[in-house]
Amino acid sequence: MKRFTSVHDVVAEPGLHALLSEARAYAQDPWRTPELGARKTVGLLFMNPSLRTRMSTHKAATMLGADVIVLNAGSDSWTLETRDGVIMDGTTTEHMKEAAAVMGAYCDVLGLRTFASLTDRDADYAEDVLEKFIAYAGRPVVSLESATRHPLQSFADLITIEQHKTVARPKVVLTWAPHPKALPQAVANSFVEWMRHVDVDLVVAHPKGYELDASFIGDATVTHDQDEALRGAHFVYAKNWSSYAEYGAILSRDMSWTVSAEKMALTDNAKFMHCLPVRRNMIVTDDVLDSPMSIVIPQAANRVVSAQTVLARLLAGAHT
Ligand code: SN0
Repeated sequence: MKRFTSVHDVVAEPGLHALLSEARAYAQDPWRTPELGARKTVGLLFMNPSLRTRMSTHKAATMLGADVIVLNAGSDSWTLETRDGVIMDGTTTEHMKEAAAVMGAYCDVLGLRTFASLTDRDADYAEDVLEKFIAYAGRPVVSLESATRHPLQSFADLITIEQHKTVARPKVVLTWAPHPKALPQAVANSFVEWMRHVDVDLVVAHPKGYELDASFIGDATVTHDQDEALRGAHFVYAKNWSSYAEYGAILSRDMSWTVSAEKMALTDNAKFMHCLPVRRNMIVTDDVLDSPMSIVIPQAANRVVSAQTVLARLLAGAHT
């Protein structure tokens, strides 16, 4: 594996089932391959805040025996320019071209976290920043969330669903929920994209105007009726995203979409999932999040399993 930026990077080779069985092995024994990353360095560049991705990826690399260097662009490194051909007379101090190439010279595998601009839809959906980083770095790259996807999260979500499912083909509902800020579509896009590759009954619920990009949603079932979606659900995955059509806009703050205990009562004993960080009593009420219905902590714990499985593959494919 030379890159991990979406489910498309794994479906052909090594295949989702192979990756899942490797994840099972790492979940059981995270120390099973302590030498795999020996004498190798994993460099993680964060252009946006992170808690889980930063800690879980660092821990995963450490358990594979690799060294880790974490860099926060703009605070402990230079502010990065990503546009081509600009006169750099403003606030950005170093171009991504040099920064990525230098990191590639120091590291065997690189990770990049970057959010959508939510202003330039074409650039965001072309994954402009991530693709430039990959091109300039010349090393295997793992996406630590990009403009349109969060594949390490989605893989952890899949692992979590596999661990907690009580029926062979669970009903999995992704529901939009209100949020005070405009957020990317990345987590929702990516979750749908991964779920479409496995055997689940996927339903996506959101208010009108929050349609995801057609290339992500594919033939998944979509409804504007949250209650109908929740009926019989085994997993309820809540997430806010801003509009794709009116790119980056907040079209609704409708608190009737907040996942509450009454909403969860419509389900078939469903487990509640969220990628975190979560805005309490906006996305989900305290009585759900603080109850045994919530599996957000085991879900976050699986970020280590997800990262370790992916890094093992990338490190094995990296040449020193
Ligand atoms: C990010 C997102 O893509 O929605 C990261 C999720 C892993 N979430 C946020 O930026 C939430 C920030 C907030 O203000 O609640």
